[in-house]
Amino acid sequence: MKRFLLILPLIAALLLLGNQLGTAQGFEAEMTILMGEFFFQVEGQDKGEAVVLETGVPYRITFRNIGNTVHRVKFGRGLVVEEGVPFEYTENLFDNVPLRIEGIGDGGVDFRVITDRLLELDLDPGGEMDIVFTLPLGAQGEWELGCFVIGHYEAGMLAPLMVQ
Ligand SMILES: [Cu+2]
Repeated sequence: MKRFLLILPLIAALLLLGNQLGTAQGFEAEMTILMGEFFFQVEGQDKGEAVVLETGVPYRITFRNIGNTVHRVKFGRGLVVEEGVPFEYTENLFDNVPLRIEGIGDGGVDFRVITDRLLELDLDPGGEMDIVFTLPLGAQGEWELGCFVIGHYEAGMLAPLMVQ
């Protein structure tokens, strides 16, 4: 009986260790961001509420277009406006950040793309794509998600992106 009591803390310690190893090897923090007319919405938050990410954490973010038209997400800061139309960002969050992009394409074929620069994602209605990445320390700061299909950004399709 005494031996059993000693084993319990040991199991708890092993579980804790397991969690820490999990963080270093293969664990991914999961988040879903919905896109629609005309908003970004982290699942479980209000529409347009900030997306909060941490550096050093492996993320899997699923983008899902629940709207009725194509949406295009860019991740950046320094809005460029040309002839009164929001066009793009001067800085792109995912420059020199290794990324995996996974999804199911036309015809139901799985795809996986590995890149070190993601400029934008386009999603058709009903479309879904995952991006898997870990942000470096230098990414800390205030960024933004914006949809640059004509008229969408102006209609409010943006959300703050805070990297801590
Ligand atoms: Cu849009």
